[in-house]
Amino acid sequence: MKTIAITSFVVIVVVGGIFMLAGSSSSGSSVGTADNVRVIDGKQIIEIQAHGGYQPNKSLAKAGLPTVIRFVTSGTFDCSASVRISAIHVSKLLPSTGSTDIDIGTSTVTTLRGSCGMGMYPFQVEFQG
Ligand SMILES: [Cu+2]
Repeated sequence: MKTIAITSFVVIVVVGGIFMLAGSSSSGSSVGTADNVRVIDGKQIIEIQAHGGYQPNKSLAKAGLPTVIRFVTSGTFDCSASVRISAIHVSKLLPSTGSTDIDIGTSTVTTLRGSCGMGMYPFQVEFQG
C-alpha cells in the first residue's frame, strides 16, 4: 500500500513537471510575431534580441513610418552579434552587451529580411499598411 502511494506521488510530480515545462516553453519562446514594436513621437522602434539568433525572428511593423531597429545584446558572443540586412546595405557588428539602433528610414519594402553575418540566423520585419 505504501509503494502505491509513493508511486502515485512520483507520477503526479513527473506529470506536473511535464505540464509546467510545456507551459513555460510555449509562453517563453517568442516564435512568430511578438509585442516588440512601439511608436514614440512618430518614430517606430522595433526591438530585437540578438543572442543565439534573433527574438522575435518575425516582427510586425507599420508601413510608412520612419523606423529604427534596436538590437539588444546580452552576453552575445555568437555570430548573431553580426547583423546583416543586405537590401539596405546594413552590415553591423553589435557589442556583446548593449543596445544598438539601426536607422532604416521609412521602409520601401513590405518584408525586410536580415540575418547574422553568416546567414544562418534569419529574421524579418513585415511592414503593413
Ligand atoms: Cu551566423
